[in-house]
Amino acid sequence: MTTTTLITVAPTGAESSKADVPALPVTLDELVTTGKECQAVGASVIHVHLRDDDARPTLDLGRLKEAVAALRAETDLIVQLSSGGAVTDPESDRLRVLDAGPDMASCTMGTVNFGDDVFLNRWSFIVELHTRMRDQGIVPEYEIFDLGQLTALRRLLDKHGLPAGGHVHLDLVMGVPGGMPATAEALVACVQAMRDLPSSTTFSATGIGRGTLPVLLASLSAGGHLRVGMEDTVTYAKGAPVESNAQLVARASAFARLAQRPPMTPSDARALLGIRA
Ligand code: KMH
Ligand code: ZN
Repeated sequence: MTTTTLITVAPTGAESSKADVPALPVTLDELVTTGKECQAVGASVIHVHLRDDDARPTLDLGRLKEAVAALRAETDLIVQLSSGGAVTDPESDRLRVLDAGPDMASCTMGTVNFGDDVFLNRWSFIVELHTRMRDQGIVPEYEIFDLGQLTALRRLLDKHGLPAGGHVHLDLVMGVPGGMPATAEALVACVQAMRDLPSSTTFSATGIGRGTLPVLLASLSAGGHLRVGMEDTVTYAKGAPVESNAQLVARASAFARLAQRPPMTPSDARALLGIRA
């Protein structure tokens, strides 16, 4: 178990609309301001989805490059681009995200029902993403929406080798309608299944919606790291909308300190994840 906690902020996502969630950061300025605020209260990684001028999800390469450059200029955060995009994004656009040259990108380990939609991740697409990331020196965060996807990750590593940087880091995304539940029991089952992965494997966990706090507490107690943000949670407490991403990061940092595993600095997070300075 590490003595500190890596905190990732996922500030925007592709699912909530600005009209429904006015505090959602959707412009580049809002994203960079959010990044700075979140770093100040304990985040070391930012998981980025972009929006267009109408606040709709976009994988436009020019905008992605601009966002990577701006976040690098204004923050020390590790920049992780989403290769998941929105459920409607084609595979070609999702692969092209890597050409924006982020430090990290997400790599989802299987197809999952996503409410009424399907988040499609064919095996050959996963292999292509993993291989391109290694060729381009981009460190993956493997996104796990269900228990069997950990077995798929083991198969991927067995057949296609370790990722760029040599370290395996994954994120348990818990509570998506169609995936595993956001419970301590499910998290423990995943931790047990991780025994088949390299022994240095690290994980963070994300609970969607009201699963945020149970998953946060379970992850800390199981030696895991944390992902929080308005991509996954727009309600702070019953009847209280989230005011800002920094509010969620500050709460995660406070819990991490109580657990005597305070937030990790971005430079320690780079060392842990095998990301070049
Ligand atoms: N928006 C979801 C369909 C990722 O960023 O890699 C996919 C997602 C996962 O958010
Ligand atoms: Zn995402």
